[in-house]
Amino acid sequence: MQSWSTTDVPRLPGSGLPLRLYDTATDSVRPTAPGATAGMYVCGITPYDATHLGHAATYLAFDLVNRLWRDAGHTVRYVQNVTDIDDPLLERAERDGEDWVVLGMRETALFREDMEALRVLPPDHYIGAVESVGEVVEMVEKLLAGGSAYVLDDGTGDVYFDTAKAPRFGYESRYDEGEMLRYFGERGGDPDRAGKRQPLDPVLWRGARPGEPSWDGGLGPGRPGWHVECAAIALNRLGSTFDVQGGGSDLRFPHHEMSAAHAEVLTGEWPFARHYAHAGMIGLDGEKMSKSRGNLVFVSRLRGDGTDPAAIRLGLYAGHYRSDRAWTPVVLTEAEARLARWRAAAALPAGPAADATLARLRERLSDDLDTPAAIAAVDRWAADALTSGGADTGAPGLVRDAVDALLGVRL
Ligand code: 5CA
Ligand code: ZN
Repeated sequence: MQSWSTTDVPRLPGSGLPLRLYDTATDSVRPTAPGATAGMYVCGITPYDATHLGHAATYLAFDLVNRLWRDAGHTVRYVQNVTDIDDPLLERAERDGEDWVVLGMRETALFREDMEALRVLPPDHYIGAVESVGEVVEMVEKLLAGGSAYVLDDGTGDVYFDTAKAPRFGYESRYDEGEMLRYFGERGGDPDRAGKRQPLDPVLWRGARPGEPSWDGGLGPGRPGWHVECAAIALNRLGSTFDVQGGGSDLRFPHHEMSAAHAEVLTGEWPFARHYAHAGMIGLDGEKMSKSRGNLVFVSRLRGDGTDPAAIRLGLYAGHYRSDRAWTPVVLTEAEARLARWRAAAALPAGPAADATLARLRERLSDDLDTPAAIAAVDRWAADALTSGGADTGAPGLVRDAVDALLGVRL
């Protein structure tokens, strides 16, 4: 699938610091330790509705990972999927009397535009579920051949993953059985389906049902399960172990647990990802922003109203990426005021020396993406520049470059 256009990233003097990131699997902030090339997979959208600020916050968090690795001298290999065939997409298309292909293409196109407007660096591989059906079939066939998958004995053609064959199952989310069952039921799983070996076993291949699209490729007509889609796409482009698997905190279980289990059982290698990183949920009016609740603020709507995408970035970065937080009109107003102050200061012919500001930005962001403290450092420089001036003619340019390269905001 076509990715979106990239944007220039200024090179900064000196070198960035190694990035430390919270890892869900070990419940600790640990250094990422990529080689020359860092590998990152971030779960993409299910394109049945427009990009809302919750999605944007998650992709903006991982955009920081990308930028900090680059600043530290790594090449980044970034992979993202699009779940362009799954139950929610078919349900929405059915509800609106629309073709599911057209719906998926339209919302994916809008997502690309939103990401470009937000200056999110594009993935190197942007892969749809539909275009990876062949990869999924191959993976499921191997799991079947290895005895870690089974065909349900009810004539549906559904293939399930046998979670009992994954020796470390549960290591990623660290949830107990009860929590796993609850989240599995809430997030697309079918714990009560008759005939499964374990209630938590997830579907790998869903046999064709009347009126549903299906593909034929050796498993009988059907379509891919959700978790195996990401396992196959990541494995085939990043190898059996890569640096960061990312997404929102609602993917901690079952999605990331299952994808890791599929891949690890297949390759015999562990861990699938060295870090499982999860962004907090953005809410509106006290509830998680979600398509099913309908309490959404769309990036495209804000853009349509003339909101500067840079202010959306700063508004979302005003809170820490891991904290669940609310989007309110005040968040946006404050971000717009901040952006205006930073721009006014960066446009001055000279300002106070900014080497320490750059060092502070690097230091705070490399410590689990501490954007509130990074923003405070720029606030201080801008306030100094605007109130006391300064004689360093290189400082405004340095701050402009640092804010652009590290926070993705062009002043
Ligand atoms: N296609 C799958 C991943 S393979 C999916 O979860 N799609 S999604 O469209 O529902 O979500 C896309 C990304 O946005 C996921 O990482 C999800 O965790 C994140 N996300 C969804 N809602 C929110 C929210 N309210 N706040 C923050 N992130 C969110
Ligand atoms: Zn995914």
